[in-house]
Amino acid sequence: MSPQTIRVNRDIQKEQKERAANLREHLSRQGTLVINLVSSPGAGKTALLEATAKHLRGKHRIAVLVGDLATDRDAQRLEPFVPVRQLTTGGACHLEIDLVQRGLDQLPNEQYDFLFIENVGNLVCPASHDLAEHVRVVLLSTTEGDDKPAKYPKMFRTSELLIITKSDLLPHVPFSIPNAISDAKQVRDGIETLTVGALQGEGIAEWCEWLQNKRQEIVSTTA
Ligand SMILES: Nc1nc2c(ncn2[C@@H]2O[C@H](COP(=O)(O)OP(=O)(O)OP(=O)(O)O)[C@@H](O)[C@H]2O)c(=O)[nH]1
Ligand SMILES: [Mg+2]
Repeated sequence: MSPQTIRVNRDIQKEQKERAANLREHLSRQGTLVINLVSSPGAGKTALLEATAKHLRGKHRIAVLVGDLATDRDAQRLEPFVPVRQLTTGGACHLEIDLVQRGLDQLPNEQYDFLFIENVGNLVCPASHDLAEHVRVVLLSTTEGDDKPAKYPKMFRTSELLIITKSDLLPHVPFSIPNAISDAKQVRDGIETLTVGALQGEGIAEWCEWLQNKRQEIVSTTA
């Protein structure tokens, strides 16, 4: 079959950005802070969400949309703690706004304080897609190496907060927190940083406090 050129006379990226902006505005008015969690595969996104859900249980209404190429394993892990919907991309390396909207429509119709979106594990493609988040949070685990912010700059440049995960493994791996932070600040000057160990609960209270302060900002600017 000979190759064919298909002309698309619509700016699809612009439409997606507008849809994301509209959804963000709608959720702001409801007092919902939307957090897009990004990282390489296995950095500890779901483990962080499990610990977060346990910490915030009874204090805040939270929900999770979790993206993966295949399987609903992350949703199964989170189901005991929060309303959750798995978004299966069928091979795509990132989430897009349409899938997020579909997932949101399937969640119980409540006004959540926090909506977490766990993106597909990937430090490249998800950096280019607005999912209606108020904040993008990038996780970097101590087992990945402290050189990643300089090597994958767009992801760190577009994230407001860097969370260094798996702090319990620091004694066993050659990872320098100051080096990772210094690299991250080279690509985004004002990036905030936290260190957590989700399995042991280290840093989870500080992370939840950060979330609560962020939500307060949204609530007070839309009031
Ligand atoms: N030692 C240690 N292991 C952790 C920690 N957090 C997560 N892990 C382990 O790291 C592995 C990956 O964690 P996940 O939470 O599944 O990571 P993820 O980023 O959600 O992975 P994907 O969704 O596949 O991208 C699991 O075996 C976790 O138990 C931690 O704080 N310390
Ligand atoms: Mg996960």
